[in-house]
Amino acid sequence: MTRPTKRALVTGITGQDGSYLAEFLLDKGYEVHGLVRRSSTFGTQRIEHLYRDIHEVERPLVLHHGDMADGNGLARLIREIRPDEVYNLAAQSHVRVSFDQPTYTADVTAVGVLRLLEAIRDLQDAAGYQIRFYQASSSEMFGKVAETPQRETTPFHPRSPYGVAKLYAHWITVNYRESYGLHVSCGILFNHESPRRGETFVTRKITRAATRIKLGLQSKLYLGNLDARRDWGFAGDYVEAMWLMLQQDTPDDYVVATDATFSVREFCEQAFGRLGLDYRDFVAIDQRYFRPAEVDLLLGCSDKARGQLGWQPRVSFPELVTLMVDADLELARREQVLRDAGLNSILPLR
Ligand code: NAP
Ligand code: G4F
Repeated sequence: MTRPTKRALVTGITGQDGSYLAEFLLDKGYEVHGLVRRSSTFGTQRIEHLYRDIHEVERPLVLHHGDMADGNGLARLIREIRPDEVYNLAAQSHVRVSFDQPTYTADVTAVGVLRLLEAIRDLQDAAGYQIRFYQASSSEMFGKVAETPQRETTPFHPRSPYGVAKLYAHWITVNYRESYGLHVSCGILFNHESPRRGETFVTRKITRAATRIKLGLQSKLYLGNLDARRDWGFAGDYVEAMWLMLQQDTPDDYVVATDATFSVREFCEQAFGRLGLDYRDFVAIDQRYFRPAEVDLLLGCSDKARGQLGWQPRVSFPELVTLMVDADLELARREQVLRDAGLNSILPLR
């Protein structure tokens, strides 16, 4: 009997990409299952609008407790849900933090993927049940880049425990495709941002600070290396590429990028400029934000994704900065209203 709708399991559904992907899949008519790790506070802010919708328009979104460190739990979920597609977005995804927590990063970001792949392989062996799997690989794997622009054939040279963990995850996924015939694909995604980006990644740190400075809620912004260059796209565009990869008959790996690069300094210029401010009046350097080893330049070549998947980014760099600044200005305005009403205590702790 065929199922009425496709069923997807998204790990990392509470993160930036997970929230956009869940929206995208629900719009396509999928039944979406999300893996959520237990926390003492709610961590579902990015998907609350989708969750609320369930009761209003009966959109099928189901959340399950689980953790990439818990292989038994992951295997049980895969058996119970029997998804058609698994999108593995869960990771300790912060490069700077991975220098402080290398073992944890390896466990979750690297070995966690092996746990999922084993669960999928077991189900395929036991029940002949084919699951398509997407692995969130990263341009951070190119690290000290061997060539520019970076493409699928560029050799890897990771520069952080995170990059090394992602490289293990990438190769174990390729290995399970070659060894066991699993339908598994890796998207080598370059940096992608949005108003839902975590506040400790540099773009969001800049847009949050610039808008708070504009409204007098903050006076300075402390950053590290302003000369690093990144190929920054919009997260909402990139989740479509993930989905397209799993719709192909043959699994494969693809670079997803805008094919343009800008420095952190240029991001500052544009973000503060949007608010009529000069970043040089507010940005100061703090050595704590430099990394033991840096990735100086990332610039992708996404010809393969554009040619074979028919994918292309829609949001340009200036548009991305504008949409992030405008969203954060709205957030800062709300913060200002609460502060003026003496309601600081209900603001999130910073
Ligand atoms: P993110 O916002 O940091 O989200 C990470 C997600 O992983 C969150 O839902 C987080 O849950 C979850 N997670 C962390 N540790 C977990 C664990 N032990 N068990 C289960 N879930 C866990 O990252 P993102 O920007 O959306 O990126 C999505 C994926 O793409 C990540 O794998 C990242 O490494 C990769 N990637 C991102 C980019 C980029 O530029 N954004 C580029 C290339 C690759 P909590 O909400 O509970 O923390
Ligand atoms: O925003 P970032 O922390 O992103 P990074 O390190 O490029 O990693 C992100 O992109 C990867 C894809 O290549 C993902 F796989 C990964 O999960 C993550 O999403 O830093 C960008 C650049 C770095 O060169 C950093 O040194 O900005 C520089 N930077 C300068 N000052 C800063 C700061 N980064 C942060 N987070 N905070 C600063 O104050």
